[in-house]
Amino acid sequence: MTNIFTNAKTFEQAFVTQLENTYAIDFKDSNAYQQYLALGTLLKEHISTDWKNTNKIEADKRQVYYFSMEFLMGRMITNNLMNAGVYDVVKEAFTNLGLDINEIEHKETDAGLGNGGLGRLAACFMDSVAALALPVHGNCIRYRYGFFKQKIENGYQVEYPDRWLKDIHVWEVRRDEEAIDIPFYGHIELHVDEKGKLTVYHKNAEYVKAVPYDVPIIGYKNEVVNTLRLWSAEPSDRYENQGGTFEYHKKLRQISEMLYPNDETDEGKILRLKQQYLFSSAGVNAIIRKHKKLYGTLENLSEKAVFHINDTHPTLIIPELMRILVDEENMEWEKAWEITRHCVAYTNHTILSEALEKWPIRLLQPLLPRIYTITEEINRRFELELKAKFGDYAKQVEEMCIIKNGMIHMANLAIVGSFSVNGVAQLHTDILKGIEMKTFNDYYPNKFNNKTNGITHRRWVLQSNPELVSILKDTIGEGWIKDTTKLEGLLKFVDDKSIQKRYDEMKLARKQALAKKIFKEQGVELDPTSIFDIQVKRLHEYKRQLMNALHIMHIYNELKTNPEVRNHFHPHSFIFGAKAAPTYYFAKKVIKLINTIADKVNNDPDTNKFLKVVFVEDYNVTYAETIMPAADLSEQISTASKEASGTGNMKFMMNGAITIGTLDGANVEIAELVGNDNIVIFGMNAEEVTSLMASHSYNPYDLYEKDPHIKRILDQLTNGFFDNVPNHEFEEIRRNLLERDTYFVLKDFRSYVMAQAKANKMYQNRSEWLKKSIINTAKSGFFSTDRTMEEYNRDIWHLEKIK
Ligand code: 26W
Repeated sequence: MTNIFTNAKTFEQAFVTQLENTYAIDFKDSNAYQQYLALGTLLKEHISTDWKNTNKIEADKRQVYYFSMEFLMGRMITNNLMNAGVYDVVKEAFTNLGLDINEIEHKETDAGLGNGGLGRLAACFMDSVAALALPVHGNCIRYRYGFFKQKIENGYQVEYPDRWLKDIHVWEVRRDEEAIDIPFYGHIELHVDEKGKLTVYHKNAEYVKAVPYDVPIIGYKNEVVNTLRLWSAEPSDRYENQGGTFEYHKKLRQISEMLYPNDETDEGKILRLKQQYLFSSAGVNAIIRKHKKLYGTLENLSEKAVFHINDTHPTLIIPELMRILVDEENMEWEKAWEITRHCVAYTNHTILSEALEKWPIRLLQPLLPRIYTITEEINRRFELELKAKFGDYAKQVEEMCIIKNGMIHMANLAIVGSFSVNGVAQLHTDILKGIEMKTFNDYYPNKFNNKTNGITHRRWVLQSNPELVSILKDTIGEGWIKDTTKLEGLLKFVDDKSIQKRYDEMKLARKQALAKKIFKEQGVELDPTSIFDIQVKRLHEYKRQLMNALHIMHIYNELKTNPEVRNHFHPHSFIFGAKAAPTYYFAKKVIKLINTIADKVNNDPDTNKFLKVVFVEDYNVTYAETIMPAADLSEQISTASKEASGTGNMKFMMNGAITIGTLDGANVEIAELVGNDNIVIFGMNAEEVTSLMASHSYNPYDLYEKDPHIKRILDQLTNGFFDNVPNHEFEEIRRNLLERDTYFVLKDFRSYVMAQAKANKMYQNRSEWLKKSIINTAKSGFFSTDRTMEEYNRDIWHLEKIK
C-alpha cells in the first residue's frame, strides 16, 4: 500500500478523493465533521498494517491484559496523528486546502469512559506502553453513554447524557466473530461419574452476547499498535425464550448502556455487578481461547499472560479463571489455583473504606451461581490455611477472610488471588502496608509494592502546550520526548533571563487561551496577568474544594474590610472544575456555594479587579488540555492520607505550575523532587491526621469560637451575606463544619490562609517565581507514565519489548 502521508500533496489528493467518494459530494461542499471522519478513516487505514504486524509479532510472546472498568481516553485524533508521525503533513495539506486542523480535531467527541483519576491513569498507561513497545492491551466496556455532561443551572449541577457514540466511532473495529456468550442467573448441577470426574452444568442460564470492539493504540513513531478492547452487551442466540423477551432485551441492553458516575463510593447495584462480570469474563475467555488455539493447553498460561486488574472492579477474573481451569479444563483445584495466582496482579487506588468494594452474597449468588461457589471454596481453603497458622479464633482469620457477615470482600479476594499488589504513590503504599493492609502485608511479605503514578507527557505537554515545546526544543532539544529525565537539562537555564522571559510568555499565552475559552463559554472575563489558581478534580469532601471556597470568602472579606490589603495583593483568579456524583448531595451543595461566591465577588466592582472566581462547566479531558498549561498555582489540598496519589498535580507541575498542597499522595514526592523552596506545603501531615482521628478529640466548634476569621465566614454562610439564595441554602455546610468536619477543613484553615498569602507574595517576585516554575518542569520527568510503565514491567510484568 502506498503511503499517502509521505507528503502534503499526496495526502491532499487522497483526502479529497476519500471525502468525495464517501459522501458523493464536491470537496467544497463538505463540512468539518465529514472532513474529520475522512481524516480518521484514512489514518486508521494507514496504521492497519502496523496493527496487524504488532498482533502477529506478539502472538506467542508474554502479554499483559489490563482490565479496567474505565479508560478516560478523551479525544484520540490529535494523539493518533502525532504518534503516527503524520501531524505536520496533515496540517500542511489542510492549510493548502484552506482548512483549519484545529476545527476538524474539535469535531471528535471526547471519549469519557471514566470518572476521573483511575480512568485517566489507564488511558495514560495505554499511551506509554505503546510508546515503549510493550505488549499490553486494555479491556473495558463499550458504554453507550460515557461520563455525564455537566451543566450549571442557577448555580447547581445538572446532569445530561453523554452521547459520545451518537454517530460513527471512527477508530473502532467490531469483531463479531469473536463474540462470547456470558451466562447469568440459572442454577448449577454437579455430576460426578464413577471415576470421580466432576462435570458442572449451568442450567437455565440467561445468556448475554459480549461483542468486542477493538480500538488501536498507536505507539509514538515506532510502528507499534496495541489494542484497547471494548465489550458491548447484545442479545445472544443461545438464549431460549423463557417468556418475556422484551424484558430480556431491555435488561441486557442496560449492561453496556452507561458508565457508573460514582467513584469512591460503593453503590452495590446489581447492574454494576453485571458490568463487572461481563467484561471480566468475556476478556478472560477471549484470551484463553487464543491461548488454547496456539498451545493446546493452559498449563503454561501464567508464562504467557498477566491479567492486571485496575482496582477491584475486575476481581471476578479470579473465580472466572478458576472456573475455566477446573470446570472446563478438568484441572485439579490446587494446580488451577497455582496458575490463577500467578496470572493476576492488582493495583489499589484508594484507602477510603467506603470505596472498598464488598458484594452482598444475596446479590452475587443468584446472578453468578458458579462464580459464587468457587469464591466460597477459595475462601474456605484460605481460612483453613489461616487457622492452621494462627489458630481458629485469631484476629488474622477474621481480618483476612474473603467472605464475612454476608459480604464478599473484593480487595481481600484480589490480594489472595494475585501475585502482586501495588499502591499508586509512596505514601499510599506505606499506608497500605503499614496500616490498612498490614495483616496481609505481614502474611505475604513480598507481595506489596509501590508504583508511583504518572501522566503521559505526549498528551499533557507535547500536544497541549506548543509554547513550552518550543522552549524545550531551543534549550534541551527533543530528547525529552523519548526520555523525560532529560527535562532536568532545563536546570541549566533557571537563571537565564531570556528563558525566564519565554516561560513568562508561555504562561501568558496559555492563560490567554483559557481566558478566551471561559469568556466564550461562560461570559466571565479573567485578567490573564492575575494569578491563575486552579483546582480541577472530582468533587469530594476529602479533596476539600470547600476549604478553597472558604478561603476565597476570607480574601474577599479582607479586601472589603481592610483596603490596605489591596496594596500588596496580586490579583487572583480562582478556577474550579469538578463533577459531583449525581447522588452526592453535599458535593452538589459545594458546587452551589462556589457559584454563589463567584456571583457575589465577580459582580462587586469594588473588588473584582483583584478577585475573580469561575466554576468551569463540564470539566473533562478535552477541557483539561487547555487548563493544565494555564495554571500558575496548582491546588492539591486533600486531607493528608486520603488522596492515594493524584495525577492532576503532575500535569500541572510538568507545565510549570507551582503546587500549593498538603503532604498527601504524590505531592510528597513532588516536594522531595523540587525542594521546599519550589512548592508551598501546609497543613497536617498523614500521621497527624491519623492520630487526631484516632484520638477522637477534634472539636471544630473550638476553632469557630477562637478564630474570628473562621467565625465570620461560617456565619456568612447563613446570615444573608449572599444575595440571591435563601439563608438556609448552606445550612448543612455550616453544620457539617461545626459538628463534624470529618476532613479537617477548619483545622487546616489557618495554615492554608498563610500558605496562600505566601504564594501570592512569591508570585510578585517575577524572576524568582519563573525560576521556580522552570524547576518544576525540570523535575517533573519522573512523573511520566513511561517511567511508571517501565517499573511495572521490571517488577511485575516482565515483558519483552516488541521487535
Ligand atoms: C466502587 C466505586 C469506586 C469507583 C472508583 C471506588 C473507587 C474508584 C476509584 C478507585 C477512584 C479513583 O479514581 N481513585 C483515584 O485513583 C487515581 C489513580 O491512581 C489516584 O491518583 C487518586 O488519588 C485516586 O483517588
